[in-house]
Amino acid sequence: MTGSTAHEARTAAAKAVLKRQAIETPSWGYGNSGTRFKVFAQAGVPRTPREKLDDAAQVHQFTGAAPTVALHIPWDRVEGPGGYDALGKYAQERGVRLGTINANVFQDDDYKLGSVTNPEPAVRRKALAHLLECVDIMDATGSRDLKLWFSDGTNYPGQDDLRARQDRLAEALHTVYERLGDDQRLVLEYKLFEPAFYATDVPDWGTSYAHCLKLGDRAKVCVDTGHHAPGTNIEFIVAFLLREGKLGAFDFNSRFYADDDLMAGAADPFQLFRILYEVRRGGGLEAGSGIAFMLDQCHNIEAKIPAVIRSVMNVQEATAKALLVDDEALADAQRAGDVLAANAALMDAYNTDVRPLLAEVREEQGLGPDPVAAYHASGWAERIVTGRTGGQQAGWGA
Ligand code: PSV
Ligand code: MN
Repeated sequence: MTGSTAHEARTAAAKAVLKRQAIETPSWGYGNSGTRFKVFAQAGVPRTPREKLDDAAQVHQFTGAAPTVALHIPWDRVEGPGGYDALGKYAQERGVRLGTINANVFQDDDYKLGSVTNPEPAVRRKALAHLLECVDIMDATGSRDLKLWFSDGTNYPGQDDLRARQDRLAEALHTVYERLGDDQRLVLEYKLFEPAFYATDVPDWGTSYAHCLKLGDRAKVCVDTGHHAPGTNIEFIVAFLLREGKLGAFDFNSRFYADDDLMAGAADPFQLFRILYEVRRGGGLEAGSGIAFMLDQCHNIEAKIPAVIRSVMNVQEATAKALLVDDEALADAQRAGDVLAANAALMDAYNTDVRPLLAEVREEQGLGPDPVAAYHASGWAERIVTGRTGGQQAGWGA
């Protein structure tokens, strides 16, 4: 193949992948959020799970790449006639589907000393009951994945027995795993610190991996890109987990300092590219790979819907660049031990302006080339500001 024919083939293959790429958006990204210092409320923010779905549907309408919405329980708990069935139908009518169910065992007073690792058995039972309730909800919504993140940990050396806490965690995970249906999975997220400051019970990918390995095939690791120490090579973790068949999901976001929850690809687009390159190398972009590509973000000071749209576009751009790497040139350089040529093969792809390619992909799908502009032109932002008055806005205390 000549150089230009190879490039055309790569571009065509990249377009096919980009057209089927799906990025799940988080229901909580549409609500008010902030820091422990202040939550700034925004006009037009959803008050109900249905209104969050309305906003998520806008993201999908203009990107064509965000067909599912993750729910967080109890933030998105629905009662009454039809319950989750009705919520699922509501989503479908708006062109989206309900996605991953996120459990929440971090916001009750009872969880001060932990949830499933709490030294008090009654608290552990309460936390476990919530996790099992989440599986019931998955049965009702048809969701495949249960995402577990535990804020559990200790603030002071000696506060609790680190080993006993691992035993309690393993026991709870086992019970939840046994409750899952054959087509359901558990994805276990880890986080270096916060809210616990001395020892977190699932602090890193190794801990999550070890628990998932014991549980079985349907337990996988969730990599939240914001949950590592500065300088951590996240793409190595991704490559390793993919190689072991244990990468289940991403929570994409980006960070300058800690768990900033900024828009994916905003702080370090090069890192996002390196991650997506390893995803591609490990087969994670192939149809049916089973990797859930989710955003886990909060938009504190920026308008929420266009921020989610921008995040989806950032993931798409990193993916497009990863798909454009000249594999042959890279492999040749690696075989020859040509360090500079190998690095150049990656950098050439990273430095490609893929925005025209993505605009073409969108136009071929009947979408506008610029999703943010299309959203602004739609008038939705104005409609929710005038339409959503009264009631209680969703969010962290605004
Ligand atoms: C914890 O920091 C986390 O990343 C978990 O995924 C939670 O479910 C989510 O944030 C809440 O925003
Ligand atoms: Mn997360």
